Amino acid sequence: MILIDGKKIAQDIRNELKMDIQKLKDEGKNVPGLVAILVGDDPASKIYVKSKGKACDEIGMRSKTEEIPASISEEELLNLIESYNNNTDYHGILVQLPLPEHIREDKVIEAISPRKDVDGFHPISVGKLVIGKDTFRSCTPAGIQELLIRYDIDTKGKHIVVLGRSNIVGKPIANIMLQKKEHANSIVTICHSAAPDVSYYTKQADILIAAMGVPEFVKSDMVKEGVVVIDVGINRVEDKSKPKGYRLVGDVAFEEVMQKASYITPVPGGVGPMTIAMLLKNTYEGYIKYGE
Ligand code: L34
Repeated sequence: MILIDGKKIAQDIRNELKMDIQKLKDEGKNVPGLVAILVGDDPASKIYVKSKGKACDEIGMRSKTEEIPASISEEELLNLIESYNNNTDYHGILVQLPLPEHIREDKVIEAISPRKDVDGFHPISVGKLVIGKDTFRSCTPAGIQELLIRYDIDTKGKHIVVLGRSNIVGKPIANIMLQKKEHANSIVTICHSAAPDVSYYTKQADILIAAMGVPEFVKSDMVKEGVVVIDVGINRVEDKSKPKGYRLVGDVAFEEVMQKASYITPVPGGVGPMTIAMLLKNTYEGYIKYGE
């Protein structure tokens, strides 16, 4: 069994970007910039956004975090986004999800210029992904594919079973791996809560991507010997023995599934750090593509 070290691969990617950005600086050019907009005070979102800002700083990217109270109106938020659409110092705009209930997520996503849509959530980005055109690809799915690439895991003709159909992970990863392209070209099944027997599908998986947000849902009797397991779940479960009062577990019962897997990602330290690394990569690529 090989443990997929997302933390290390993410660090590698950040180091690569740091060198790219240093080169821009040496040439006296503007650097790429990312603005992260955090609305409200969801504790997990705060952690993620803070990590994103820190990661930007580390590689010499311009970064700004807009911490906005949950009471902001939808209109004010849309205006803020529009101001960054027109701000040439920022090449990526990220609005951390979830948003407070009175703000419509689709309106917010659609307000972001597709040229700065480093999350890949805009319908234009999603549409381009589906038809196989070059576009921003959502950070978590892009990170998953990058892990498969860097661990040299063959995907052509392999059966990938995705658990979960979210717009953030399930749907985009399925579309990425379906492409008739290198490092993809897989047979893809998307499985979700309406499946009468999830095991029927998971047992067929050469590569299993668990992204439905149910703590330790995937058990060892649900997978075949040699399966590659990518665990996207980040669930907080109460644990009084920990200083924070909780611990993080994935959607996979790691200890038991590990026994049967050929490769497996841990939680934490697997897909999570890759999400952030790919966000930086998308921002850098947006800068290269759409203006310095
Ligand atoms: N707009 N909203 C937008 N873009 C995103 O790409 C996200 N996501 C998801 C939630 N909302 C979003 C993230 O950033 C999930 N997510 C994310 C990012 C980073 C980490 C986890 C989720 C991460 O760094 N995870 C660490 C553990 C962090 C901890 O201690 O809680 C890990 O090692 O998995």
